Amino acid sequence: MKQYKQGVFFSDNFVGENSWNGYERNCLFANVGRVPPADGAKADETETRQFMDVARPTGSDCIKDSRGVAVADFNGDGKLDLVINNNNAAPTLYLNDVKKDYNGVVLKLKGSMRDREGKILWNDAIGARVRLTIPGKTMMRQVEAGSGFASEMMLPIHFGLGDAKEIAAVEIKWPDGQVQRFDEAQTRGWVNSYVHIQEGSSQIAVVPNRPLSRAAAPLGNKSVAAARGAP
Ligand SMILES: [Ca+2]
Ligand SMILES: [Ca+2]
Repeated sequence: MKQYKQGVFFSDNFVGENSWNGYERNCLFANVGRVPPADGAKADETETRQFMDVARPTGSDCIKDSRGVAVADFNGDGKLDLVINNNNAAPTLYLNDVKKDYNGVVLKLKGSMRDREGKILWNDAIGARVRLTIPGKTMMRQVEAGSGFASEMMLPIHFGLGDAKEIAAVEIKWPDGQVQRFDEAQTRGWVNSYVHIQEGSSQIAVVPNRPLSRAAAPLGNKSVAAARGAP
């Protein structure tokens, strides 16, 4: 027990190059929604929701001994990419260069608090909760740290908007309890952009997503090669 607490089982002396089952091909599960039974029989909707392993066709069936996975937009095009860290090997970056047929928005929050002297201290707004409303739907996201094993997602918050072209409302509850709201007029131009928001400030910086074609994405091509096991 004492050795376990010291992490001896995860030391190089114990694990080294070995892996229990890490060198199996990685899986990538796509939520394909509801798949009705083939015989047309009625079934409970919750029982017919399915996931499909799309690792092979997307080129993400890496054979390395992968451990952590994080989601972030590495190239600022508004589409979320994946990075996987691999045991005793370089990480693998998968740039998402599939054709973009949906809208989205990324909110980068900067929180503030005051010290005892009243001086403003800026922070990453970890714990901030954002509610975003588009016609017919309200979504909630939270700024989180330490969100995965041996990995961490990006701090900016991504909302997929489907085919919505406007945002009806955004409400931010900052970690210090302050609430900031933006209506439809104030969120005009936010769709398919990075929106930088500072707590308590009405000055918003809106940076449109960088369009990225396949031809102009050498990193994307590299990632596919890496995914197929090329050096
Ligand atoms: Ca693996
Ligand atoms: Ca991206």
